[in-house]
Amino acid sequence: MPKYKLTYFDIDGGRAEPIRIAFHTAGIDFEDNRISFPEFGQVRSGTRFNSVPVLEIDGAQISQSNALSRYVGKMAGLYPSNDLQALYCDEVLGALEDLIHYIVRTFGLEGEELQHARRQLVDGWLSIYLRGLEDLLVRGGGEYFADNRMTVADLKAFVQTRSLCSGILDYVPVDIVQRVAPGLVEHQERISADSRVAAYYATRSQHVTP
Ligand SMILES: N[C@@H](CCC(=O)N[C@@H](CS)C(=O)NCC(=O)O)C(=O)O
Repeated sequence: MPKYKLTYFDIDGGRAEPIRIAFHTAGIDFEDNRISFPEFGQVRSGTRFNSVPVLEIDGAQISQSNALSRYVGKMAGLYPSNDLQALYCDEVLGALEDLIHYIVRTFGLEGEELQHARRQLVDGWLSIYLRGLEDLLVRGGGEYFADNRMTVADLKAFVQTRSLCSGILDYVPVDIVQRVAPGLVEHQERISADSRVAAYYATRSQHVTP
């Protein structure tokens, strides 16, 4: 078995969280290298694209969270083997990555500028993507996005909607998902209750979910 080392922020969320849950589901040992935000300054210069997460496989560093989710997801039984279902899964992973980019654009702003940008986000891209994702959930049958079972697409969506409902983003109402795409709140509860996800969080006694 190769040696795996996953480097990401010390938060129970974000781009690495589906990868961590998939490793745990697969029963594969990995080094969960959690870095602080101050440490990131040093770590980023040692990464190919100045960003995390990165996964080292026997010392060779690989980036891109969706690619990593797919890779570990396949080992965990969390990725479809059927090509069309895999495409459905990938569409959701890509859409969520787009949404994260729109959210990240508002980071670092302050005061009225932040308020304005977040209101635009809520009325614009955030609503568009939440509605679109709910639509993709309906296409998948209403419970999961693809393959009629939990895949890494469900994990990434769950991590993102949980974060949106947590109130961590100023000027983003905590009920935004409920108002715009209530099916995604039910989905979040379904994934949170999945025995594999619950088993992972049982290993994290005091997890902080952003
Ligand atoms: N496409 C990359 C994006 C990675 C990315 O932007 N990660 C953020 C943290 S979640 C980062 O490291 N940003 C660099 C920075 O803020 O300087 C992926 O999906 O892994």
